[in-house]
Amino acid sequence: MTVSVDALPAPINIDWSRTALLIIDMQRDFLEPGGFGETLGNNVSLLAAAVGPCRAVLDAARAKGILVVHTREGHKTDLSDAPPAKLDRGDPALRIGAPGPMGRILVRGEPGHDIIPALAPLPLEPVIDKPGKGAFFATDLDHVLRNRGIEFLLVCGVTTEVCVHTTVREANDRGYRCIVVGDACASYFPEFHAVGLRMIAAQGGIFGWVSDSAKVTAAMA
Ligand code: C5J
Repeated sequence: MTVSVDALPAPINIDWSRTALLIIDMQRDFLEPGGFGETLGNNVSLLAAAVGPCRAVLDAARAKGILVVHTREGHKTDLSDAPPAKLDRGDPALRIGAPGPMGRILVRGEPGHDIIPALAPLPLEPVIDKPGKGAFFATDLDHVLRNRGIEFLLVCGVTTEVCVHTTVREANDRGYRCIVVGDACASYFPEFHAVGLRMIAAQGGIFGWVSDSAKVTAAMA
């Protein structure tokens, strides 16, 4: 059975049994002071706005039995999965792998790599560790979704124009119907967030649909 969800560029009929909630990179490294986001010169407090809406969609998805998949951007401890082009940027003391207040920056297993406590995964929820911006690059996300018969992706997380956008573009090319939950995403650059959402829904939904947490949770109720 499908339900209509109010969205741009037009409402979309969603089958919840073929839907996954994909929460992108809601990690301490991006949202808390002292992590990767701050080392790049960003005001990390700008991402806090997405936490409440993300939590609302997460609670509704769990209550409805919808598959929840979390992603984390980060690298192996030996950094062998990090291309030099990604490592060689910025002040060497603040680069990926350097020690910081939440452990080595953007390295798996360090406190900064963890998902923030408010959105912590439950034991059976898949967590996809990804070395890149897109969640399909060098991961088994496509297998995880296809094995569950997933066709629709509700997408939340950070940052809108970087890892959310890259993942939505990858998913769109693989045939998934992406509904980006706009207020459950955030950016260090509010103007990029706004334009990033517009880009998804423009041209008849060139990359997917854009809705918000109130509309999505109402449709799930
Ligand atoms: C960034 C991300 N912004 N998760 N990563 O470097 O968007």
